[in-house]
Amino acid sequence: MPVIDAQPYAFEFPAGKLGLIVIDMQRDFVEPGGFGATLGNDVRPIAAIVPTVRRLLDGARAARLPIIHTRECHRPDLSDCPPAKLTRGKPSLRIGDPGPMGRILISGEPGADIVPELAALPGEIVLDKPGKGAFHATSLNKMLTDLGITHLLFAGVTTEVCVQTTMREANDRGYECLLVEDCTESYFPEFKRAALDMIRAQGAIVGWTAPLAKVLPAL
Ligand code: C5J
Repeated sequence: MPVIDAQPYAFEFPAGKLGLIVIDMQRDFVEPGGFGATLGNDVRPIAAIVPTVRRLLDGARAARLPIIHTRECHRPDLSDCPPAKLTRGKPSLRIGDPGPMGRILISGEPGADIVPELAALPGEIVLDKPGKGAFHATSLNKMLTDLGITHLLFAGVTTEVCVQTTMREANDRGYECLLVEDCTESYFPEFKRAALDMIRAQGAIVGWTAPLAKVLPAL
């Protein structure tokens, strides 16, 4: 069985049953003027991981892994955005407001799209999700079951919000999950560190972590 030298211990996966989920590498989180920036965040740390995520994607494509890209976004009429999400915080622009990249976090707008360097190729799945977790109100579990996937690699942003939420959802559904450490980022370095620690604590209570350099050889 292929094995990744991971923390807290080796991550084994059956060949043919491993998939990659890249979470929300959208212009709205990566570029100035998007949702992340309207919440008051410096987006530069997020933009910095794009080349590393691209290397992971290239490796997964060469190994012919099923690849799923998620996008956090809402219908133009906001019918899938609960008021609690819409009104939360005091952002300079709210979800659905017009911004420099179109309406903030709305499906079909330029800001909701994946950054061009990481765009999905034909045959890869692009999954729009209204929640932080990618299993909430989507058919992700059925897609993975239909593909025969039991083990998942995770990348994307932000580590402690959509990535960790989705990993926890996947873990509860019985998937074995590994987060690629340098292919995920947060607006808050201390939150990234804490999320990685939480995930692999107590004997991989949520899953495993490993740097890309340890993942690529196993693919
Ligand atoms: C956030 C995400 N942070 N993709 N979304 O609001 O993590």
